[in-house]
Amino acid sequence: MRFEKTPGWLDWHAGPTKPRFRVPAGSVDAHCHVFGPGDQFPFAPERKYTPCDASKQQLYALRDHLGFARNVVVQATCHGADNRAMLDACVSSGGKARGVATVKRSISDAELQAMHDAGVRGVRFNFVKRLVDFTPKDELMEIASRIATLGWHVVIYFEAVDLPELWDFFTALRTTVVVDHMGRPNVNKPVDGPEFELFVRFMREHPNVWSKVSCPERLSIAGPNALEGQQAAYRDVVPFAKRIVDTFPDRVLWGTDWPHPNLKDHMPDDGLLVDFIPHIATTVELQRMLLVDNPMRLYWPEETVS
Ligand code: 0GY
Repeated sequence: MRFEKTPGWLDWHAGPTKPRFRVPAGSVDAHCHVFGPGDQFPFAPERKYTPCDASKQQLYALRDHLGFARNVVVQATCHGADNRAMLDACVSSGGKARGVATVKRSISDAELQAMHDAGVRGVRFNFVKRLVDFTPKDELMEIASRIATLGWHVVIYFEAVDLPELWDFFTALRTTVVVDHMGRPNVNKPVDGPEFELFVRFMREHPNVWSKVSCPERLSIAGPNALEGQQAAYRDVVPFAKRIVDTFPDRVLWGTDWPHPNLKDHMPDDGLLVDFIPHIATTVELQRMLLVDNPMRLYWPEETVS
């Protein structure tokens, strides 16, 4: 089936630079997606955008180019609860990819087990209103309790302004909970202001909560251009991500977010995104925890020596 991509949609960067920062051996890109290809894995009828194709082969070529060893492929909303593209990417990775699925209440135990066997280790609950229609909280809670028996975790995606309203639901979750992109802070607001303080409190008071310190390109207002000297691209995001890495070093993950859905102003150079890492994880030890130890503990615990 042929799909017309959403007007204004930017294609992913076809020739990313080689990062100057060399990620540690065994690093995991813990947030990325595959889109279609649409003629093989059609996009969901209920989707809010139609992306360009971004195949597993292209994802794995990027992994190798950037120096990563593994991927966590996260189900994107354009595929709804049809996880076939993500599952296909996991099973054809030779054990180098694990997945996060989107499921409905109607899913059977056998289907969940088959997903587990394919490499899925979490479900994603999306609360970003421009991306999804509302799902009742009792349905999500039922799913959360079923996947807990498989040892999976819950990935949540929401915007900072919605955290107060979602707080009771999030804090009732009993599994590990992984927040996408630091709960999308407004980086125009102070890093020690009430909005980001609430997010820090969310992590401090709930040791089961982790955060991806990802997506500076989505959060930044300053954009990708570094200033004269050593300042990072997306420099206005640095204080937010660095604070989370410094405060919760054993509960942070990093991902490219390739192929970067819904970006209409600029498409990041994935090499530049990797060069952002040493600005937020400033020691070799923090970099190893962020890129290797933490994602391995969550997604490949059987290979982790405690
Ligand atoms: C991301 C961010 C976005 C999209 C999705 O599943 C999705 O469609 O997550 C976004 O538009 O902010 O993490 O990929």
